[in-house]
Amino acid sequence: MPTGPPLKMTHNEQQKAIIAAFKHAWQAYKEYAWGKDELKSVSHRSSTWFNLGLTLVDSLDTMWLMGLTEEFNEARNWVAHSMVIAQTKDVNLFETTIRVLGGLLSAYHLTKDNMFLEKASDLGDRLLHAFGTSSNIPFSDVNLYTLKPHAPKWGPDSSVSEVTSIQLEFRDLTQLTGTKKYQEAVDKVMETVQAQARSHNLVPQFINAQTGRLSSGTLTLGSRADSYYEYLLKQWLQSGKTEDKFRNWYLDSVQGIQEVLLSHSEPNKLTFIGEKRGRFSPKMDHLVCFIGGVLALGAHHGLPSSHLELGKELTYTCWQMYERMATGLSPEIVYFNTSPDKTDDITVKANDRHNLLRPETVESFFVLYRLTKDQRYREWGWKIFQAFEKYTKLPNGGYTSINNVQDTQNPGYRDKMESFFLGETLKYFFLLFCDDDTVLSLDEWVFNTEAHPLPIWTK
Ligand code: DMJ
Repeated sequence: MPTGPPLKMTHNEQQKAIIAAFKHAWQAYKEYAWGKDELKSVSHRSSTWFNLGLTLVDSLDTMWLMGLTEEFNEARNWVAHSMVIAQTKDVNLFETTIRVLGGLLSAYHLTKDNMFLEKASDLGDRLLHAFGTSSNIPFSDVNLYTLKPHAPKWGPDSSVSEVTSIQLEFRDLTQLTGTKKYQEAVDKVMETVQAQARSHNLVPQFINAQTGRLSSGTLTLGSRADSYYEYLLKQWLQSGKTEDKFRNWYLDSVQGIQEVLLSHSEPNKLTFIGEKRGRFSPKMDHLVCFIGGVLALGAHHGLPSSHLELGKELTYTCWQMYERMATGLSPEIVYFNTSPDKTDDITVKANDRHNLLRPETVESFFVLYRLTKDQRYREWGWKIFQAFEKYTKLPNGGYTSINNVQDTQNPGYRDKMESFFLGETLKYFFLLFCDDDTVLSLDEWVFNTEAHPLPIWTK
């Protein structure tokens, strides 16, 4: 695949519609929130989280992929001339790594524009100060100017997914710069977590950055644990399938998921992944829907074909989480019914009815479509895209997360357009309808957990 200026290719009707959606989102961001982290799409204001132009940096490679030259160049110039990294601002290590560092690294790989690598190295150097603990486990937050790290405001623990889903990016930075410190820091995290591996290699949600100890907590593939499992497989892939410890840890985890967390609903026997803290709970976050694509990707790279079948079953369940809602959009969390006397497989609690424009299901559709060419993934994807258009698109620009996927009359606008809607959701829609498998080939690239492609190492 050529690198350099934004990609030029012929677009089909669906891709044209997805590019139009991106432009609709981008135009509003540009008008009301330029250089800010996120657009408040209803009130036409902006919100600040890390003050790093989150949406702009998250969108760079999407614009490159869609061939949006003018928009890409404008954003590139903002990064080159207006982005301030050394500022007195506490940032979350994980979110900044996956969205900003990942976004800069992908932009560099796709364009070979050195400016992106310089920014990425500066940011990586500063983020590295979060690792200033004796335990090898980083604090969740670090100040980009004073370089002081600290635990989150709500307690002493870091999230397990957060400390174990920054590895692809820091390892890539070492590969690019030849400087070992980045990879060494994140490799030590993996060793520290694995040294405490419990049966089945399932991890709880929290780890103490002072002691380095995994705490008790819920076993889940949802919030605060999800991308731990994703990065086990993807670190093996990134290494060109040479660092087999990652494959082995991943295989143990998949077995653990099957033995401890997998179940089937009634009456339609939907396969789902629940949670366990003492007792099993049939609760599944939408976040879990990344796993179908990951399982399929592993099978494509030589892991058991049963993983592909499981990935398909779970992705069908995720589709049902959309199809069974009045708006055609999934809620944030569902509960599956496991007793034979009820009629509905899926229940949604009042507090869980929101949709944040998340990407995970479309991400799995993309991977499964690439690998199987089963047209159903495109049909389902197109229906979901249309539901986003109908219920989250704002006539005056931008998209918004909504409060209630079960209410077509009043879905309740939340006034927030997440950066991952442009960075991930629209990118995966676009790739789902891409007819050319050499574009970001799954044999040459590995996507970080924010959909930023990084190359698979060849040496
Ligand atoms: C994104 O920031 C990433 O995909 C992360 O892994 C999970 N949360 C959001 C999207 O849902």
